[in-house]
Amino acid sequence: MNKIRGVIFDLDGVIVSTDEYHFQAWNKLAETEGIPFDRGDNERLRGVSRMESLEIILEKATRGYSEEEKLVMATRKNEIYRESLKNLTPSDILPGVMDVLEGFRSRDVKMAIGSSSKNAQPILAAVGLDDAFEVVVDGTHIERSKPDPQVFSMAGEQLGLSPGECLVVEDADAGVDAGLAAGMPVLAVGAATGHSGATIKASDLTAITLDEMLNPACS
Ligand code: B16
Ligand code: MG
Repeated sequence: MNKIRGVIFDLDGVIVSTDEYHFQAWNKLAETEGIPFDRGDNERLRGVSRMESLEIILEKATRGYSEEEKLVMATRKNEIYRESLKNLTPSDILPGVMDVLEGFRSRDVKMAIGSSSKNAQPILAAVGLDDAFEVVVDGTHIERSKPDPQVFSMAGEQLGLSPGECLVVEDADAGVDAGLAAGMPVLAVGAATGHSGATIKASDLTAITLDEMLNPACS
């Protein structure tokens, strides 16, 4: 009997490679403002809301910014990001994802998205996965962003499962913290594999079996 009856996937960096588009958009904005920003800084933005990401970038700014200026900057970044999303196709789905979704579907494992992004619905539509998940909880539904557990707790409740029956799949340290805080085991992939608290780890979804995911305590 599998321990896990539902899997809650993060979106950006787990299902689809939009993390690179986020980086490019923040990089453009930072350049315009003359604020130092590199891929190392970008790692801290994974899974974090848009406004919180901006605050992290502004740590390296040489002047203060008013709340109004911050709103303008966040809006500008989102415009740049939304422009790049126009190029999104099913080829942006990350390796192993389609096989994992198909495998869970055939085993009647429930599936949800738990994302901080307010752009999750258009992204899912652009890559042809708008019908792939029973539940989608995203940045438009939550008040508190990862590492707060709200997004995963809501997704688990909407799936009708207890926290211990859900597995979270995350690429961000903040997301791993959020899943653990929700009382759920967490599979860390990609950039999050350095997180010492993750329940299980895999470089990506080609590097782990369905059985390992469904029985995370045994692997
Ligand atoms: P948006 P996830 C997160 O998505 C991204 O990892 C993070 O970089 C971004 O700032 C956040 O969504 C908000 O995105 O600006 O589109 O609302 O990883 O939680 O799926
Ligand atoms: Mg992510």
